[in-house]
Amino acid sequence: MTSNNTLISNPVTGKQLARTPPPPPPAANSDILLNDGLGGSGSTSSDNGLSEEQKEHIRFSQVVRKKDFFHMEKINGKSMNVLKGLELHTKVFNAEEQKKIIECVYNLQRMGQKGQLRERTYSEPRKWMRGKGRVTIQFGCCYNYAVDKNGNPPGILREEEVDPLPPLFKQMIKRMVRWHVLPTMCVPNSCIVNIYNEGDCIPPHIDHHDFLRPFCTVSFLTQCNILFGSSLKIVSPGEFSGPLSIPLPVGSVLILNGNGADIAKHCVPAVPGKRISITFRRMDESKLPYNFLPDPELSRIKPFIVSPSSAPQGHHQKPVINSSFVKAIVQQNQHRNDQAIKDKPDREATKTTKNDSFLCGNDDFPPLGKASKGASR
Ligand SMILES: O=C(O)CCC(=O)C(=O)O
Repeated sequence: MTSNNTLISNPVTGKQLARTPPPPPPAANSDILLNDGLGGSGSTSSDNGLSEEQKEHIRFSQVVRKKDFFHMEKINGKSMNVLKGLELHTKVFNAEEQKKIIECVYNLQRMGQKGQLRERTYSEPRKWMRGKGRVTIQFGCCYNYAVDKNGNPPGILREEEVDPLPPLFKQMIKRMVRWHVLPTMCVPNSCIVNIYNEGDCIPPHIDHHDFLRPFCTVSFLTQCNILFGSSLKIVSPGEFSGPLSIPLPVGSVLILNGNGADIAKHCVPAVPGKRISITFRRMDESKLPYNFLPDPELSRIKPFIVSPSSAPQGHHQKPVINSSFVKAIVQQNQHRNDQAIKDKPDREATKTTKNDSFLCGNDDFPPLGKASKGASR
Protein backbone atom coordinates (compact mmCIF):
# COMPACT_ATOMS: atom_id res chain seq x y z
CA MET A 1 0.00 0.00 0.00
CA THR A 2 1.27 3.47 -0.77
CA SER A 3 0.42 6.60 1.16
CA ASN A 4 -0.28 10.05 -0.20
CA ASN A 5 1.73 11.55 2.64
CA THR A 6 5.46 12.29 2.51
CA LEU A 7 7.78 12.39 5.53
CA ILE A 8 9.51 15.64 6.40
CA SER A 9 11.75 16.56 9.35
CA ASN A 10 10.79 19.14 11.95
CA PRO A 11 13.67 21.63 11.70
CA VAL A 12 13.69 22.15 15.52
CA THR A 13 13.21 18.67 16.97
CA GLY A 14 14.44 16.68 14.00
CA LYS A 15 11.32 14.46 14.37
CA GLN A 16 9.81 12.99 11.24
CA LEU A 17 6.33 14.34 10.40
CA ALA A 18 3.83 13.35 7.81
CA ARG A 19 2.82 16.06 5.36
CA THR A 20 0.25 16.11 2.58
CA PRO A 21 2.16 16.80 -0.63
CA PRO A 22 1.24 19.73 -2.87
CA PRO A 23 -1.23 18.91 -5.68
CA PRO A 24 0.43 17.20 -8.66
CA PRO A 25 1.06 19.13 -11.87
CA PRO A 26 -1.60 18.76 -14.58
CA ALA A 27 -1.84 15.15 -15.76
CA ALA A 28 0.15 14.32 -18.83
CA ASN A 29 -2.65 12.94 -20.94
CA SER A 30 -5.61 15.13 -20.26
CA ASP A 31 -6.54 18.68 -21.09
CA ILE A 32 -8.43 21.53 -19.55
CA LEU A 33 -12.03 20.58 -20.10
CA LEU A 34 -15.04 22.72 -19.48
CA ASN A 35 -18.29 21.66 -17.98
CA ASP A 36 -20.13 22.77 -21.13
CA GLY A 37 -21.09 19.44 -22.64
CA LEU A 38 -18.20 19.21 -25.08
CA GLY A 39 -15.63 17.49 -22.90
CA GLY A 40 -14.99 13.79 -22.77
CA SER A 41 -14.95 11.53 -19.74
CA GLY A 42 -14.39 14.19 -17.08
CA SER A 43 -11.68 16.60 -16.16
CA THR A 44 -10.81 16.03 -12.51
CA SER A 45 -7.11 15.31 -13.04
CA SER A 46 -6.45 18.53 -14.91
CA ASP A 47 -8.72 20.88 -13.02
CA ASN A 48 -5.85 22.38 -10.98
CA GLY A 49 -8.44 23.60 -8.52
CA LEU A 50 -9.67 26.17 -11.02
CA SER A 51 -13.30 27.25 -11.29
CA GLU A 52 -15.23 26.71 -14.51
CA GLU A 53 -14.93 30.43 -15.20
CA GLN A 54 -11.17 30.37 -14.74
CA LYS A 55 -10.77 27.31 -16.95
CA GLU A 56 -12.88 28.98 -19.61
CA HIS A 57 -10.71 32.08 -19.31
CA ILE A 58 -7.58 30.02 -19.97
CA ARG A 59 -9.11 28.16 -22.91
CA PHE A 60 -10.55 31.38 -24.34
CA SER A 61 -7.15 33.09 -24.18
CA GLN A 62 -5.50 30.14 -25.96
CA VAL A 63 -7.56 30.65 -29.13
CA VAL A 64 -5.35 32.01 -31.93
CA ARG A 65 -7.21 34.36 -34.26
CA LYS A 66 -5.93 35.27 -37.72
CA LYS A 67 -7.96 37.98 -39.40
CA ASP A 68 -5.50 39.59 -41.81
CA PHE A 69 -5.81 37.40 -44.88
CA PHE A 70 -4.84 39.46 -47.87
CA HIS A 71 -4.85 38.89 -51.59
CA MET A 72 -5.49 41.72 -54.05
CA GLU A 73 -7.33 40.93 -57.29
CA LYS A 74 -8.90 43.14 -59.93
CA ILE A 75 -12.67 42.57 -59.93
CA ASN A 76 -14.66 44.46 -62.60
CA GLY A 77 -11.71 46.80 -63.02
CA LYS A 78 -11.46 47.52 -59.29
CA SER A 79 -8.61 46.28 -57.09
CA MET A 80 -9.78 44.65 -53.89
CA ASN A 81 -8.69 42.28 -51.15
CA VAL A 82 -10.77 39.24 -52.10
CA LEU A 83 -10.00 37.59 -48.74
CA LYS A 84 -11.43 40.42 -46.63
CA GLY A 85 -13.79 38.90 -44.09
CA LEU A 86 -11.99 35.57 -43.70
CA GLU A 87 -10.93 34.59 -40.20
CA LEU A 88 -9.17 31.48 -38.93
CA HIS A 89 -9.63 30.65 -35.24
CA THR A 90 -7.39 27.79 -34.10
CA LYS A 91 -7.47 25.80 -30.84
CA VAL A 92 -11.21 26.28 -30.42
CA PHE A 93 -11.83 22.55 -29.87
CA ASN A 94 -9.11 20.59 -28.09
CA ALA A 95 -8.04 16.99 -28.71
CA GLU A 96 -10.52 15.44 -26.29
CA GLU A 97 -13.41 17.52 -27.62
CA GLN A 98 -12.48 16.67 -31.21
CA LYS A 99 -12.53 12.99 -30.28
CA LYS A 100 -16.02 13.30 -28.85
CA ILE A 101 -17.31 15.20 -31.89
CA ILE A 102 -15.78 12.67 -34.31
CA GLU A 103 -17.38 9.78 -32.40
CA CYS A 104 -20.70 11.59 -32.59
CA VAL A 105 -20.33 12.04 -36.38
CA TYR A 106 -19.49 8.35 -36.87
CA ASN A 107 -22.49 7.43 -34.78
CA LEU A 108 -24.72 9.66 -36.94
CA GLN A 109 -23.21 8.08 -40.06
CA ARG A 110 -24.06 4.58 -38.77
CA MET A 111 -27.62 5.76 -38.03
CA GLY A 112 -27.87 7.20 -41.54
CA GLN A 113 -26.67 3.95 -43.09
CA LYS A 114 -29.26 2.01 -41.10
CA GLY A 115 -32.06 4.36 -42.17
CA GLN A 116 -32.46 5.79 -38.66
CA LEU A 117 -32.22 9.43 -39.81
CA ARG A 118 -34.77 11.28 -41.94
CA GLU A 119 -34.44 10.43 -45.60
CA ARG A 120 -32.83 13.65 -46.81
CA THR A 121 -30.53 13.95 -43.77
CA TYR A 122 -27.99 11.34 -44.83
CA SER A 123 -26.52 11.07 -48.29
CA GLU A 124 -23.57 9.21 -49.75
CA PRO A 125 -22.19 9.13 -53.29
CA ARG A 126 -23.45 6.24 -55.40
CA LYS A 127 -20.00 5.31 -56.56
CA TRP A 128 -16.65 6.02 -54.93
CA MET A 129 -13.91 7.29 -57.16
CA ARG A 130 -11.11 9.76 -56.65
CA GLY A 131 -12.32 13.34 -56.60
CA LYS A 132 -16.00 12.39 -56.60
CA GLY A 133 -18.26 13.51 -53.81
CA ARG A 134 -18.26 12.66 -50.16
CA VAL A 135 -20.75 11.60 -47.50
CA THR A 136 -22.95 14.46 -46.26
CA ILE A 137 -25.28 14.69 -43.26
CA GLN A 138 -27.60 17.70 -43.16
CA PHE A 139 -29.32 19.10 -40.10
CA GLY A 140 -31.82 21.96 -39.84
CA CYS A 141 -32.64 22.12 -43.54
CA CYS A 142 -32.33 20.15 -46.73
CA TYR A 143 -30.00 21.86 -49.18
CA ASN A 144 -30.39 21.02 -52.84
CA TYR A 145 -26.96 21.20 -54.51
CA ALA A 146 -28.20 21.42 -58.11
CA VAL A 147 -31.45 21.28 -60.09
CA ASP A 148 -33.02 18.01 -58.94
CA LYS A 149 -35.26 15.54 -60.75
CA ASN A 150 -38.33 17.60 -59.78
CA GLY A 151 -36.85 20.73 -61.32
CA ASN A 152 -36.11 22.39 -57.96
CA PRO A 153 -33.29 24.94 -58.28
CA PRO A 154 -30.26 24.86 -55.94
CA GLY A 155 -31.04 26.18 -52.47
CA ILE A 156 -32.99 25.21 -49.37
CA LEU A 157 -35.90 22.86 -50.10
CA ARG A 158 -38.47 24.41 -47.79
CA GLU A 159 -40.92 21.52 -47.93
CA GLU A 160 -38.34 18.85 -47.10
CA GLU A 161 -37.70 17.67 -43.55
CA VAL A 162 -34.33 16.72 -42.14
CA ASP A 163 -33.28 15.98 -38.56
CA PRO A 164 -32.71 18.88 -36.13
CA LEU A 165 -29.22 19.86 -34.95
CA PRO A 166 -27.88 17.16 -32.59
CA PRO A 167 -27.26 18.36 -28.98
CA LEU A 168 -23.46 18.16 -29.32
CA PHE A 169 -23.56 20.39 -32.40
CA LYS A 170 -25.59 22.93 -30.45
CA GLN A 171 -22.85 22.87 -27.80
CA MET A 172 -20.32 23.60 -30.55
CA ILE A 173 -22.39 26.56 -31.71
CA LYS A 174 -22.63 27.85 -28.14
CA ARG A 175 -18.86 27.55 -27.75
CA MET A 176 -18.21 29.48 -30.98
CA VAL A 177 -20.63 32.28 -30.15
CA ARG A 178 -19.50 32.45 -26.52
CA TRP A 179 -15.84 32.65 -27.53
CA HIS A 180 -16.42 35.47 -30.06
CA VAL A 181 -15.73 33.23 -33.04
CA LEU A 182 -19.26 33.77 -34.42
CA PRO A 183 -21.35 36.91 -33.86
CA THR A 184 -24.52 36.77 -31.72
CA MET A 185 -26.57 38.24 -34.57
CA CYS A 186 -25.86 35.30 -36.89
CA VAL A 187 -26.20 32.16 -34.76
CA PRO A 188 -26.27 29.11 -37.07
CA ASN A 189 -29.46 27.05 -37.20
CA SER A 190 -28.36 24.48 -39.78
CA CYS A 191 -25.28 22.51 -40.70
CA ILE A 192 -23.80 20.10 -43.20
CA VAL A 193 -21.33 17.44 -42.09
CA ASN A 194 -18.90 16.43 -44.83
CA ILE A 195 -17.14 13.09 -44.40
CA TYR A 196 -14.24 12.90 -46.83
CA ASN A 197 -12.36 9.72 -47.60
CA GLU A 198 -8.80 10.13 -48.84
CA GLY A 199 -9.00 11.72 -52.31
CA ASP A 200 -12.49 13.26 -51.83
CA CYS A 201 -12.90 16.96 -52.52
CA ILE A 202 -15.29 19.91 -52.83
CA PRO A 203 -15.14 21.73 -56.17
CA PRO A 204 -14.93 25.55 -56.43
CA HIS A 205 -18.08 27.32 -55.30
CA ILE A 206 -19.61 30.25 -53.47
CA ASP A 207 -22.10 29.27 -50.77
CA HIS A 208 -25.74 29.87 -51.67
CA HIS A 209 -27.38 33.07 -50.47
CA ASP A 210 -30.21 31.16 -48.84
CA PHE A 211 -27.62 31.21 -46.04
CA LEU A 212 -26.55 34.38 -44.27
CA ARG A 213 -23.02 35.58 -43.75
CA PRO A 214 -20.89 34.84 -41.84
CA PHE A 215 -20.89 31.07 -41.85
CA CYS A 216 -18.11 28.77 -40.72
CA THR A 217 -16.48 25.42 -41.21
CA VAL A 218 -14.88 23.36 -38.43
CA SER A 219 -12.15 20.81 -39.30
CA PHE A 220 -11.41 17.37 -37.87
CA LEU A 221 -9.18 14.30 -38.27
CA THR A 222 -6.74 15.43 -41.00
CA GLN A 223 -5.38 18.85 -41.81
CA CYS A 224 -5.99 19.87 -45.41
CA ASN A 225 -5.78 23.02 -47.50
CA ILE A 226 -8.67 25.15 -48.71
CA LEU A 227 -8.11 27.25 -51.84
CA PHE A 228 -9.49 30.74 -52.39
CA GLY A 229 -9.61 33.08 -55.36
CA SER A 230 -12.08 34.77 -57.67
CA SER A 231 -10.98 32.26 -60.29
CA LEU A 232 -10.16 28.66 -59.38
CA LYS A 233 -9.03 26.14 -61.96
CA ILE A 234 -10.08 22.51 -62.20
CA VAL A 235 -6.88 20.73 -63.20
CA SER A 236 -8.09 17.12 -63.01
CA PRO A 237 -10.54 15.15 -60.82
CA GLY A 238 -9.99 16.42 -57.28
CA GLU A 239 -7.12 18.67 -58.32
CA PHE A 240 -7.67 22.43 -58.32
CA SER A 241 -5.41 25.44 -58.42
CA GLY A 242 -5.93 28.96 -57.22
CA PRO A 243 -4.03 31.94 -55.90
CA LEU A 244 -4.38 31.24 -52.17
CA SER A 245 -4.08 28.09 -50.11
CA ILE A 246 -4.95 28.14 -46.41
CA PRO A 247 -4.16 25.16 -44.17
CA LEU A 248 -7.05 24.17 -41.92
CA PRO A 249 -5.70 22.69 -38.66
CA VAL A 250 -7.89 20.18 -36.84
CA GLY A 251 -10.02 21.81 -34.15
CA SER A 252 -9.99 25.12 -36.05
CA VAL A 253 -12.88 27.24 -37.26
CA LEU A 254 -12.73 29.12 -40.57
CA ILE A 255 -15.15 32.05 -40.77
CA LEU A 256 -16.31 33.07 -44.25
CA ASN A 257 -17.68 36.56 -44.54
CA GLY A 258 -17.53 39.60 -46.83
CA ASN A 259 -15.36 39.25 -49.94
CA GLY A 260 -13.96 35.98 -48.61
CA ALA A 261 -17.46 34.51 -48.81
CA ASP A 262 -18.92 36.33 -51.82
CA ILE A 263 -16.14 37.45 -54.18
CA ALA A 264 -13.62 34.64 -53.73
CA LYS A 265 -14.68 31.09 -54.53
CA HIS A 266 -13.36 28.30 -52.35
CA CYS A 267 -12.71 24.59 -52.80
CA VAL A 268 -11.07 21.69 -51.01
CA PRO A 269 -8.76 19.65 -53.28
CA ALA A 270 -8.50 15.87 -52.80
CA VAL A 271 -7.76 15.44 -49.10
CA PRO A 272 -4.62 13.56 -48.03
CA GLY A 273 -6.49 11.36 -45.51
CA LYS A 274 -9.89 10.83 -43.93
CA ARG A 275 -11.32 14.20 -42.96
CA ILE A 276 -14.52 15.52 -41.42
CA SER A 277 -15.77 19.10 -41.64
CA ILE A 278 -18.92 20.62 -40.23
CA THR A 279 -20.22 23.75 -41.99
CA PHE A 280 -22.57 25.74 -39.77
CA ARG A 281 -24.85 28.32 -41.43
CA ARG A 282 -27.82 30.49 -40.52
CA MET A 283 -30.72 30.35 -42.92
CA ASP A 284 -32.25 33.47 -44.41
CA GLU A 285 -35.54 34.04 -42.54
CA SER A 286 -37.50 33.96 -45.82
CA LYS A 287 -36.02 30.57 -46.76
CA LEU A 288 -36.69 28.64 -43.55
CA PRO A 289 -38.19 25.17 -44.05
CA TYR A 290 -41.98 25.35 -43.60
CA ASN A 291 -41.87 23.11 -40.53
CA PHE A 292 -38.81 24.78 -38.99
CA LEU A 293 -38.97 25.45 -35.25
CA PRO A 294 -36.35 27.84 -33.82
CA ASP A 295 -34.38 26.30 -30.98
CA PRO A 296 -34.73 28.41 -27.80
CA GLU A 297 -31.34 27.11 -26.59
CA LEU A 298 -29.65 28.94 -29.45
CA SER A 299 -31.41 32.24 -28.90
CA ARG A 300 -29.89 33.11 -25.54
CA ILE A 301 -26.17 32.55 -25.90
CA LYS A 302 -24.11 35.03 -23.92
CA PRO A 303 -20.61 35.89 -25.19
CA PHE A 304 -17.84 35.24 -22.67
CA ILE A 305 -16.85 38.40 -20.84
CA VAL A 306 -13.22 38.56 -19.83
CA SER A 307 -13.35 39.82 -16.27
CA PRO A 308 -10.65 40.00 -13.57
CA SER A 309 -12.67 37.51 -11.48
CA SER A 310 -12.28 34.85 -14.15
CA ALA A 311 -8.48 34.99 -13.87
CA PRO A 312 -6.98 32.21 -11.73
CA GLN A 313 -6.65 33.10 -8.00
CA GLY A 314 -3.74 35.28 -7.03
CA HIS A 315 -3.41 36.75 -10.49
CA HIS A 316 -6.30 39.19 -10.45
CA GLN A 317 -4.25 42.21 -11.37
CA LYS A 318 -2.44 40.71 -14.34
CA PRO A 319 -3.70 39.70 -17.74
CA VAL A 320 -4.26 35.98 -17.36
CA ILE A 321 -1.78 34.96 -20.06
CA ASN A 322 1.08 36.70 -18.19
CA SER A 323 0.77 34.54 -15.11
CA SER A 324 3.50 31.92 -14.95
CA PHE A 325 0.99 29.45 -13.50
CA VAL A 326 -1.32 29.83 -16.48
CA LYS A 327 1.61 29.85 -18.88
CA ALA A 328 2.75 26.51 -17.46
CA ILE A 329 -0.73 25.04 -17.90
CA VAL A 330 -1.02 26.45 -21.40
CA GLN A 331 2.39 25.04 -22.36
CA GLN A 332 1.59 21.60 -20.98
CA ASN A 333 -1.74 21.54 -22.78
CA GLN A 334 -0.12 22.75 -25.97
CA HIS A 335 2.42 19.94 -25.73
CA ARG A 336 -0.29 17.37 -25.05
CA ASN A 337 -2.42 18.59 -27.94
CA ASP A 338 0.55 18.45 -30.27
CA GLN A 339 1.19 14.88 -29.18
CA ALA A 340 -2.46 13.89 -29.38
CA ILE A 341 -3.12 15.23 -32.83
CA LYS A 342 -0.61 13.58 -35.08
CA ASP A 343 -0.98 16.15 -37.74
CA LYS A 344 1.51 17.47 -40.24
CA PRO A 345 2.33 21.01 -39.07
CA ASP A 346 2.18 23.67 -41.74
CA ARG A 347 4.93 26.22 -41.65
CA GLU A 348 2.99 28.98 -43.33
CA ALA A 349 -0.43 30.29 -42.44
CA THR A 350 -1.12 31.09 -46.07
CA LYS A 351 0.87 30.30 -49.12
CA THR A 352 0.61 31.29 -52.72
CA THR A 353 0.02 28.81 -55.47
CA LYS A 354 -0.05 29.24 -59.21
CA ASN A 355 -2.55 31.78 -60.49
CA ASP A 356 -4.90 30.74 -63.23
CA SER A 357 -7.58 31.90 -65.57
CA PHE A 358 -10.18 29.12 -65.49
CA LEU A 359 -13.45 30.23 -63.92
CA CYS A 360 -15.81 27.67 -62.46
CA GLY A 361 -19.08 29.48 -62.96
CA ASN A 362 -21.23 27.36 -60.65
CA ASP A 363 -22.65 29.12 -57.65
CA ASP A 364 -22.54 25.87 -55.80
CA PHE A 365 -21.11 22.48 -56.58
CA PRO A 366 -22.76 19.64 -58.45
CA PRO A 367 -25.01 17.08 -56.81
CA LEU A 368 -23.71 14.18 -54.87
CA GLY A 369 -24.72 10.67 -55.71
CA LYS A 370 -28.13 9.40 -54.80
CA ALA A 371 -29.72 10.59 -51.58
CA SER A 372 -30.07 8.51 -48.44
CA LYS A 373 -30.43 4.78 -48.61
CA GLY A 374 -32.45 4.83 -45.43
CA ALA A 375 -36.18 4.76 -44.93
CA SER A 376 -37.88 8.02 -44.09
CA ARG A 377 -39.00 8.72 -40.56
O1 LIG B 1 -14.91 20.98 -45.88
C1 LIG B 1 -14.67 22.19 -45.79
O2 LIG B 1 -13.84 22.62 -45.00
C2 LIG B 1 -15.38 23.16 -46.69
C3 LIG B 1 -16.81 22.87 -46.77
C4 LIG B 1 -17.53 23.74 -47.76
O3 LIG B 1 -16.96 24.44 -48.54
C5 LIG B 1 -18.97 23.73 -47.76
O4 LIG B 1 -19.60 22.91 -47.03
O5 LIG B 1 -19.54 24.55 -48.50
